[in-house]
Amino acid sequence: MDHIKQKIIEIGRPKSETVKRLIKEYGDQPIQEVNLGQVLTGMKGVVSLLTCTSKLDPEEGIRFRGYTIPQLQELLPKMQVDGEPLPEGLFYLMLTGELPTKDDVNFISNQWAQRAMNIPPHVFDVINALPKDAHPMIQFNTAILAMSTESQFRKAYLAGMDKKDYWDPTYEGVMDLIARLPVIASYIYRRVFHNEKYIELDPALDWAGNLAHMMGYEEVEVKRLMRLYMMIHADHEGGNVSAHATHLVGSALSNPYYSFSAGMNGLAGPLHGMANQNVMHWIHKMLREIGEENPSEDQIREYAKETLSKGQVIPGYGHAVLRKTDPRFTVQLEFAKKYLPDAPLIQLVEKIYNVVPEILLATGKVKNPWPNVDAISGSLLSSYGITEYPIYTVLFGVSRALGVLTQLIWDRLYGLPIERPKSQNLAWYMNKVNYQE
Ligand code: HAX
Repeated sequence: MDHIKQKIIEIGRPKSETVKRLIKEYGDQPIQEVNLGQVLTGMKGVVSLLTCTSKLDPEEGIRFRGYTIPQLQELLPKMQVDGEPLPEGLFYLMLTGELPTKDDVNFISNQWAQRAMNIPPHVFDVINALPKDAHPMIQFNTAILAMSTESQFRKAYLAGMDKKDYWDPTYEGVMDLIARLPVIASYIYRRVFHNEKYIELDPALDWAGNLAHMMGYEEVEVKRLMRLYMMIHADHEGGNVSAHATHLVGSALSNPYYSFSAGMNGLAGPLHGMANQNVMHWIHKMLREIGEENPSEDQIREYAKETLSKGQVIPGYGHAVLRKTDPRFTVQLEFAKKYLPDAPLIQLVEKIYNVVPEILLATGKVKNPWPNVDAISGSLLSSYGITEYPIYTVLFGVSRALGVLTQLIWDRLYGLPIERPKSQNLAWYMNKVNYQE
């Protein structure tokens, strides 16, 4: 058994005992009052999930195992001193709660490179059976499901396995799945946008660097950006749609492939991960309609107001939890200012940032008028030549695997049961609050 699995057992077993005791001895204690508004607006703020990988503060933004993004940029191992942290290190941190050594990160990099080599051929046949113009998220998710033929969890479950060991084949499946996603994502990218001219994995490269390489981008800065992108999109607590969907489906002991696929179906929604490409769609439509490459703030203001007047959302703005500018937006803006100070798209993103919040505030209903991670990520990728924006949600999905699948391993370590909240009909709620016609 490798040292990471050994560590997981050491820290996971006592935690599972704690969860059992909490349920048995403290299970009847109330922890929070829930009001009707919370239930009818998407369970906002209802504490009902157990997640250790990251925590989202409305004002401050995300912390991964207690560390902010700038702290992790300092503390996690990197390829170059002035580079971005390797996402392998973030995975280790989320999994174990401890900062990794360079050796830990190298170990994971090597594991993922090896596990990425032997994707069964039927997975590519399945992708190839889809029309090329099928959205990349359809191709990505189909491939994820096709890979579930490899699930160790199902085999081990059927062979008869002690519940307390469920985490082990889950871990193996998670490691295989994460390892293979960059190959799948870049295969889809090259299939759809680069005439099926595929590029082989380079086992000497790190996980995110390999993704850039297999997509066809060898520049040091693109690899650096990909490492940053893979880190900041990895996790956002347990209640966001992709994390919660992965957890919910996983609670039925569905294997990691089924569970992650559920999460990816959620990520493909325009209010969640698909927002990153919708931002680009919105920007390009604006430039076409205004007829200028460099519109003024007044022109952007008018276009944003028009979007709202048609009953549409402004993508890249707002958040279900955050109440300030998303630090994932800020860190990308800083990256852009450092490496791409003159990029027109980044300048445009800044102009949009100058005008959109006040317009959203003026509606009187938007709870968070500030930009989220998606407001800039596409402009950054586009500025490096990755302009084919339908692939952006797939890239988000590759990164999101790190967090939601670590959460799945922890669900198994904690021994969490099947999830089954209670639902009621409208009359029940009306009755409960003495609703008067
Ligand atoms: N543009 C226009 N209207 C917006 C808005 C925006 N960017 N953000 C919120 N609103 C509206 C809501 O649609 C809602 O309107 P109604 O009352 O008429 O239904 C009202 O303001 C209150 O919504 P809220 O409480 O502020 O926001 P929610 O928690 O319901 O929704 C969303 C959060 C992120 C879905 C929302 O802000 C939104 O639609 N933003 C645009 C899409 C987007 O960028 N999504 C990505 C979010 C980050 C993420 O998950 N990335 O993957």
